[in-house]
Amino acid sequence: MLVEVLWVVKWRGKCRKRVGKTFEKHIDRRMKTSVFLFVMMLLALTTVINAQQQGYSNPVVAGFYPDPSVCRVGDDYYLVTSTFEYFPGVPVFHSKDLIHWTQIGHCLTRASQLPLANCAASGGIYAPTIRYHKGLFYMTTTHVTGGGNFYVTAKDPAGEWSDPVYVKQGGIDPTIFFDGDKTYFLSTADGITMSEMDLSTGQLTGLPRVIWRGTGGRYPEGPHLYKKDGYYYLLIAEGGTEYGHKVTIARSRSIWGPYEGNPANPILTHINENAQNNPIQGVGHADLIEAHDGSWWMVHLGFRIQSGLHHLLGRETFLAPVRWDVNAWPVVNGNGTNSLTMGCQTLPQVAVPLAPQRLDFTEPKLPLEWTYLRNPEMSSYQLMAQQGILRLKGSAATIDETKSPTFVGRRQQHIRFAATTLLKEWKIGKGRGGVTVYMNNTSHYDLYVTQKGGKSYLEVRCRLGNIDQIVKSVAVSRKPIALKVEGSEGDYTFSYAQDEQSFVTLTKLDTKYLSSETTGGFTGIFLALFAEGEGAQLDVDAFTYTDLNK
Ligand code: 6LW
Repeated sequence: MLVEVLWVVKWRGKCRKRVGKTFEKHIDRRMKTSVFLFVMMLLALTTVINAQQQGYSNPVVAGFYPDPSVCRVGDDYYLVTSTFEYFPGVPVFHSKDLIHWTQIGHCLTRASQLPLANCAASGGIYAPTIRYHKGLFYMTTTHVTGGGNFYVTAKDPAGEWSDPVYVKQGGIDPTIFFDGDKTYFLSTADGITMSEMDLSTGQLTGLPRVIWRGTGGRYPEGPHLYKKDGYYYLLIAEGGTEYGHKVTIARSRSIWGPYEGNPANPILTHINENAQNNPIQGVGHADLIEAHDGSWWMVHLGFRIQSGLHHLLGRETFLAPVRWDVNAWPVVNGNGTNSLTMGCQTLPQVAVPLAPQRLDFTEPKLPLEWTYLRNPEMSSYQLMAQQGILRLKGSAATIDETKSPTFVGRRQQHIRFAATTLLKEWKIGKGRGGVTVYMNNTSHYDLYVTQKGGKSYLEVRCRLGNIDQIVKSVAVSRKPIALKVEGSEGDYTFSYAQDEQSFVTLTKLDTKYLSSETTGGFTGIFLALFAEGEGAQLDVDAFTYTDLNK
């Protein structure tokens, strides 16, 4: 058919020159019929593909988006993840198919909800849980460096969310469970601990009791409770959030137990031989969801390895199909492992628009995925949408400290990527302004402009624990200047250009020194614009992020 259409188009061109109008009309009719049939065939093909809806790619939320929790309202799905020292806290994503997620807001958008002053790296907000009950969304989490366990509520998950209601139960990873008229609050304290709670006040109405300690793996944590076929199922993570991570499950006819572990535990892990070569490792911390078509799914965290056994992108969110027959234990993806490429049947897929690669700063707000470090001093960020400029003003706070420096950026979401930023103007003095590849305040590589004796220099700096070294310094005489960071499995390459095209490589730095295995902690790499130094000012014209895997 396609050949016929092309042939008719070609032939028509030729005929036009040679034949009269009557013949052209005939050709037109033939052409229209062919195009019509071709379009119908395409439509039919798309319908068949849509009906089958097979396959998807993991991770479903790439980059540092750990500890996922999911809930459903009708055929709408909402997902939250943990954020530690970053602000705003706890992004909220929406999806129609559990595969394509769009960020719609954050749960913690006010410093009064999320005070992060002097919060250490990987302190702050730990694993959240999202649930929906009687018209209200509930998000429970722990502020480990201030306030402990709390929940916030919202009618609209995009926000605004309420002020925190602090719950006097210790531990981390809280979850809320609604059972008839009763509400229960679970956390990871001494084993998995549960109390009954008065939902109108957030006050516990009984003493916390340990209901399960897991199967013997270290750090039993991340509890989530479900009711199915007359059983209470308690899903937890064990083994620590590194290579030994796993998901286990227990059940009981009574909410208070005794909980009997699944003889087939763990139901998800990559610690065994069958997943030793899997590019995803450290799978665990999960939540289960029954979809609107009755199928069951699991969202869980894991990390993608690069440069040997290192990972830099943080713990990401993955999706696995679950078979959960009546009265049976849930089985995750057939054999308790997960993959980057999935061939299984899915919900009808609803693709979402991809975020634009190039940010011109012409919108009145930065995109939702742009994030600050601790509570930002908002007067340091001036978005001049008419000029398409983001003006950053430095302060005494540096990105080496646990303060609130001028820092705003987005997550590295792909192992191979390029991030380019165009600096239009600067008055930087002895300060610094540019782009940082940032794991935490003691582990980052920076590419920035600075000034000495009235001259501008471009420097690459490596800050790794006690090591603080300027590995490259070149004088630059012209403005604007484009800075580029390119990532691959083994290196970050730093380069610059005076015209946004002819990039000159300054240096390459090894990825593994910034990895979670080297630095510790729970976060992943941010690619951020930053400015340091009182009086320093940096005008950023554009920021482009490109996935180079494609
Ligand atoms: C989180 C805990 C975990 O609270 O890591 O992987 C901790 N699981 O459940 C920090 O994300």
